[in-house]
Amino acid sequence: MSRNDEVASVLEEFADRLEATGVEYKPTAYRRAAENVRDHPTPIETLVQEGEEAVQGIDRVGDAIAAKIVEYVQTGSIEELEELRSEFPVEIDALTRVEGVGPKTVGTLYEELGITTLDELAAAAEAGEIREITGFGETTEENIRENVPFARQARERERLGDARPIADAAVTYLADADPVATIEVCGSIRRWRDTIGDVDLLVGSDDPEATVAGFTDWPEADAVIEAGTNKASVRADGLRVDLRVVAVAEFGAALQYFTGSRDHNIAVRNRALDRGLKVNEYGVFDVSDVADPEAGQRVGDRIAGETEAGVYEALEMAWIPPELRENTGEVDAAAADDLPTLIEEGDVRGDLHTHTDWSDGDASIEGMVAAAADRGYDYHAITDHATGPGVFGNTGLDPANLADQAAAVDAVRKEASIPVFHGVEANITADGELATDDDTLADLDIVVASPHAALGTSDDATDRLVRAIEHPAVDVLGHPTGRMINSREGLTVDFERLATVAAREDVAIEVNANPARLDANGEAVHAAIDAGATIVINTDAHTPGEFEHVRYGIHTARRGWAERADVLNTRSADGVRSFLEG
Ligand code: DGT
Ligand code: CA
Ligand code: CA
Ligand code: ZN
Repeated sequence: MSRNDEVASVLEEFADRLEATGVEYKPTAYRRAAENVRDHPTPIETLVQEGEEAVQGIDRVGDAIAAKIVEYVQTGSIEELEELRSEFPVEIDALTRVEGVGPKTVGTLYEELGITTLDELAAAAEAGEIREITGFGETTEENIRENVPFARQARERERLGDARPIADAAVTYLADADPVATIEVCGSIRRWRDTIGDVDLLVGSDDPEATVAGFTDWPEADAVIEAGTNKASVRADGLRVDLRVVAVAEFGAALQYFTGSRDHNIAVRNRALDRGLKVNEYGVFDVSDVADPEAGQRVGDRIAGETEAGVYEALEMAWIPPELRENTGEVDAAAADDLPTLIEEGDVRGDLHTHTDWSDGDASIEGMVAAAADRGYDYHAITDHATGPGVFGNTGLDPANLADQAAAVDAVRKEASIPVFHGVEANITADGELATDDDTLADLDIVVASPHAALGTSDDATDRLVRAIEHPAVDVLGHPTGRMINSREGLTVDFERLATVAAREDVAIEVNANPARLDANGEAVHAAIDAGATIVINTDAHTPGEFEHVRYGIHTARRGWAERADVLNTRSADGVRSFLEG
């Protein structure tokens, strides 16, 4: 969590607690301010150092809120918030995660029933106490009862970008340990879902006890949650990591089963049943001659299970890439041998949305270009922030700065080993206009247009984005919804309609590979490709190290059924140039 995210969360908590005590209007002001702090490109500490006036330069941050921000950054707490917390000792964050329970409801539940935690809320709902409160009733109580488990889960899901490195570290560790035969990640990590409940690892080994012992000794495990003869769970970096050890001969079936998703597995199992077969985590079994197929897990003739490909083959279908296993048509497509040939890691040939120290990046233009060339990229684009809503202070470039930067890019081009596109990340206003003038945009090689402000509404924002991509200078729609995983929902967008316009206007829709964003997500990519749009996978790197994030973008695009030809930056430099000029 960046410091801006942290301060924004504190302001949001303040807003919730004010609202819970019945204060009006002020909570909305705090929430708007929080949103702008979160989106602000300058680290909040820097602004605080510059003084309270610099903090007030953030949109919607007046002197009262600025004073609280300064107080928080300098002392680590806000006195008024601490008072609210002790007057009102409820876990407001957890409770308001229950669908239908807002801060006001939390206030009432505390006053009437003394509820402070999710457990107490669940117990009160079970005991029928909530329906007795004036204005609540049975339906409200039932909704609360049903939604508490979801709220617990929502709290527990981690971003893929936080979980994947832990899974990779565990796999590396186990792969080095004897006597491991085969190891794979499975579950949602293997499907590259954008959020992860827990990490699942599968090992095929003939000595499960040794594998389990090795796993529980993993130096990165902070605690052992449980350990048995063939499975164990540990906690590492706040995440639960589950290990299962299976016989080598059953590894493929177990891998298929534990990769999920649950809905995909159900569809696969139904296909098996139609063929007189039974598929489970132990194998594929022909049960056509068996009186009671449910008599045991390994009943019938075993026809597959050692490899995952064998499992699908036994069901007369093509092997399905894990990213597609969400039961959104992949089973039928595999049966008809009509699966897409997905884009792969290594297909991306250059990054078309990156920043430098001309705006809020860390590295120079030369530094970013050299790092791109070192990665083996065939071209690179510099797209620093323009001034505009959501970008404040001196971090955004105005037309004169962009002209200066054009000259600096020209100088770098003379030494660079790869072509460099010079562009900008322009800001889409609340009305769908671009905050940079047309003449300036027309001079640039590439224009990424992104929403950075007014991201809080739940109204359909498609018109706004359509208007932006109809601007003749726009080449790429950057992080279309503006979501921040686990902290901001982002805009509601009809991707099919957006993509239809994007296809017509020759605008590529970005999969922003920053693991906090993954925006557009897989579902949106799928809709966009079906509507004929071109996708572009960019890291939005602010440092050379962030080029590594590209894999999250590629796998997100795979979740959207993207083939190489669907993705702009799998093309050569000439191919990209002709798209940009078209
Ligand atoms: P997560 O951990 O919430 O991000 O999601 P998954 O998909 O990793 O789910 P997890 O860890 O509960 O279980 C791993 C896989 O095991 C899951 O994707 C499918 C399989 N699995 C678990 N329980 C069931 C079940 O009750 N039925 C079926 N068909 N498959 C299951
Ligand atoms: Ca899992
Ligand atoms: Ca699990
Ligand atoms: Zn950017």
